[in-house]
Amino acid sequence: MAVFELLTGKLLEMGALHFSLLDPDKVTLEKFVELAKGAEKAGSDAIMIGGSYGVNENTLDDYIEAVKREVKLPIILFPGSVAGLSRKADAVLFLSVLNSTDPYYIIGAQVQAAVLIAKRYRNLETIPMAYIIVGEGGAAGFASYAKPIPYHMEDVIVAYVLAAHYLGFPLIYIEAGSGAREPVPPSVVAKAKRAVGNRVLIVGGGIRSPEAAYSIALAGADVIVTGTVIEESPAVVLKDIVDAVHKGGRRRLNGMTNTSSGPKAS
Ligand code: 1GP
Repeated sequence: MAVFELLTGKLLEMGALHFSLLDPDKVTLEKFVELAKGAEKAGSDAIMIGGSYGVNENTLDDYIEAVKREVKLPIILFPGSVAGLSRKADAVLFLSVLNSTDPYYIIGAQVQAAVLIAKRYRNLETIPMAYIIVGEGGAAGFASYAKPIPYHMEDVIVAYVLAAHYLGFPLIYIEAGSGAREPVPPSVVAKAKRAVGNRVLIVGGGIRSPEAAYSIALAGADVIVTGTVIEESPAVVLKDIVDAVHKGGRRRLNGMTNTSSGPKAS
């Protein structure tokens, strides 16, 4: 089954999903496989692979092949550039950085990637995604010449989300940047969710605790992405975060939006 179909089906059932982001440029192949296994064990719903710098096709092929021998989760590419493609993955987030100041990151790289995919990676599922960079923006914001939208400009963030919705992107990712000091505030997520229609709202950047993950899921994020915490913390923390995302999703499915009953600090 196609990855998009699989994940949207799971989302209907669970209310919110957790994706684990792994950057092949940051760890050895052995460590990468260990982290992917840990993510699966913790109950994460998919593995995203990518990074803003240093990712290349050969490394991706080797790392993904090794992970696929041990892990059943869907492997989704999250490319920071045209070099972030691999035929070994199940799908690629075919993303456009909507608030880049450079047209290359809005449509230029996508045109280059499209030709490569059509000619060389025909089995790679492409999932269109609007990428909106907010807050600090991190390396992703820097590398893609984005003009990150400050958190207090909630209406501007929502306007971008609305535009992404009307443009027809099935996935809309609000990105605070890897390692952001503060994740996207739940108030922003709640407003974005109201604007997003039936699209899938993804939120990531700076989410390090079950409490933050829970309140962002409860506020309306359909998918929560964590990366840094996986590289830096023991697996037990990841399990708590994944559980918190699923708990927030279940609560939302049940129509409960009281953030005060979130998980206790671990
Ligand atoms: C970055 O949103 C992701 O693209 C994950 O961010 O590394 O801060 O979890 P963190």
